[in-house]
Amino acid sequence: MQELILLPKPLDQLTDPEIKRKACIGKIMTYTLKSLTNTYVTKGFEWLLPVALSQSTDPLWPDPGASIEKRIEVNIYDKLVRTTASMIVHKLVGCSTVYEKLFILSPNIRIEKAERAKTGKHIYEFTQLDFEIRNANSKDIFRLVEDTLCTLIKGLKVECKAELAALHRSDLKIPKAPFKVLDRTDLEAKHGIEWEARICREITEPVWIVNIPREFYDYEDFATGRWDNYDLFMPQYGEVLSGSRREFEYEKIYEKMEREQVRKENYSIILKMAKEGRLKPTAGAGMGMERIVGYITGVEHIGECQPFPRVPGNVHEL
Ligand code: ASN
Repeated sequence: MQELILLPKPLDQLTDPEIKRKACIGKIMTYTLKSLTNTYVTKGFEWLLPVALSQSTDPLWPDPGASIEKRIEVNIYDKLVRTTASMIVHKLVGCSTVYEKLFILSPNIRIEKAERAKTGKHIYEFTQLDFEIRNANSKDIFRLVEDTLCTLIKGLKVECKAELAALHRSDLKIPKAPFKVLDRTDLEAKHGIEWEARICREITEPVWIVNIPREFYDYEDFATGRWDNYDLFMPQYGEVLSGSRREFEYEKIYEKMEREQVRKENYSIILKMAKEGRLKPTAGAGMGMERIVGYITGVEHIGECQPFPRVPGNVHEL
């Protein structure tokens, strides 16, 4: 079935009914951005502007879900910079220094393998609502995300009633918080490596999946091997957010970088601040805006939630 997925079209190729549908998705995206940013601002977060080019960006490695075909690097002013893969490094530095609670709507450029076009869940440029809190733990993040999500869906059902009806999504459910927490090791033991697909089909409420081995900045308990990190999965859909409590101790970060062969010279700001005790314990997460709106609208491909779709393998004029 997945092979038959219809890929999103550029704006100039849409038929009249497709234009109406795109306009409904646009209204829902606007309301989603308004509701989420309003929640964070109301809760006292600082809203940071994003950057597109930095020497240091997310390694996206090791991550079992990563499928990056190409990393974009370019020289400016005799320095090598990379396009933003995520603003995790900026979040850690920003949250440890000036901004105790911060969020950023940032471009994430991840040139995914072209075959990922047919998953319907991958695009090569997306917008992430990334946030970070100093001295927070996983539970704090769970409660915050549950609150933002319930507020969003409650509001959408009133403010975007007509658009949800036009998209046949009037049955969109307001989730019940707190969400269940499932451990990835239990899911693997029960369902094997196909656990992601199985869990999406089985759940009827959003769930937290915890303890997933991935990048050096996610907290790992060296004594037990457990990771204090999480993904949020939506029913019949999949992952819309991921995050963690963060590493902040120099020795651990150094050891993980060695183990994973991450280039330390690309993260010297993290290593330096950690060594000087200036990297603070923080926790946070990032939500993919096209993914959450894809869930809400029920589109076949999340590129439909973008005015200018970024489907892997498909480059249009705009
Ligand atoms: N936003 C994620 C986080 O906060 C990082 C990522 O996008 N890879 O952990």
